[in-house]
Amino acid sequence: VIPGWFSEISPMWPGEARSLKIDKILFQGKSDYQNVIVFQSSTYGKVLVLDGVIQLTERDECAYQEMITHLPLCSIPNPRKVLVIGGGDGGVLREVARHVSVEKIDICEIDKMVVDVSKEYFPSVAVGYDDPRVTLHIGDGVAFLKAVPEGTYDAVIVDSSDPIGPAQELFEKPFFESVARALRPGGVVCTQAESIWLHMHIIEDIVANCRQIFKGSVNYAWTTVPTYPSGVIGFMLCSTEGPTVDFKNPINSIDTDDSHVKTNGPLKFYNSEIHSAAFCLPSFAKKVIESK
Ligand code: AAT
Repeated sequence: VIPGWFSEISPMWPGEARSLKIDKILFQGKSDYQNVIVFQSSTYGKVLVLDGVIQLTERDECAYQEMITHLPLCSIPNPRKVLVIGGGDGGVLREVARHVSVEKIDICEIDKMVVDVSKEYFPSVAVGYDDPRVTLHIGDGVAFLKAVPEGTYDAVIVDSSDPIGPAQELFEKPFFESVARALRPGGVVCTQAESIWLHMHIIEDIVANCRQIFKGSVNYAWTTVPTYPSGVIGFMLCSTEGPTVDFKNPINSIDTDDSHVKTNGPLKFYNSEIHSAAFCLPSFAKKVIESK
């Protein structure tokens, strides 16, 4: 460990650790679930770290939050009810709120400290909470979903941390079963699904489970996020039986009504070309994912 630098060390990516130079530590706390740190980095703006793992930086959060949100929401016509699991920083809420068809946004985040810290240190991310359509539930996403009446949501977005710690169950089969139950026919889910460079074994399991559970489409997409391990992160996109969803060809453009830009700022990363491109996989990943 180099003094004055943050290094992201974890058994989930043994033998490597991304480092960022620390200008100043702004917050350090311990919640009921995890250690929470916010620091000012010298090149990526402020950084949010949970249990030693980077959750977001001001400079590249757009890539992750825009993709995990618009990949599912731009793939269906007129999403109305949306559930976010995790994502306590509010960035996914900010992105969901750009969709004028949306009437209700529920969010279930386990850790209130993440919400409070984000509101204090990341106002351009936590701006998502200002939207009147948002209802915040503090609790475990697994328990929350079990209690959701069947067929409630058009879309569920699982913005979860890695499967070591409170998010472990969010990567397991029973959780995906309750997501499928909570969706209407032809509804969509998008989950944080790790890196093709580091976690093909985790991805294989998720894909195998999802192919059993989701009778509509099942696809893997990915994007670049420089401060996430290996610099890339993927998403599992699935739809339930019902109206067909063609994830690779978005039908619901958000560019047509740009009233959201005034409150939530311009889109920095997402566009419809990058949407389709996100489903093109390197051969080694394609082989594994398509064989499941
Ligand atoms: N949008 C920033 C990126 C994240 S945040 C993940 C969030 O999931 C955290 O706020 C964490 O507290 C919350 N969380 C974890 N487990 C649960 C649970 N069981 N129920 C509800 N919320 C939960 C993801 C960063 C990905 C990092 C990649 N290395």
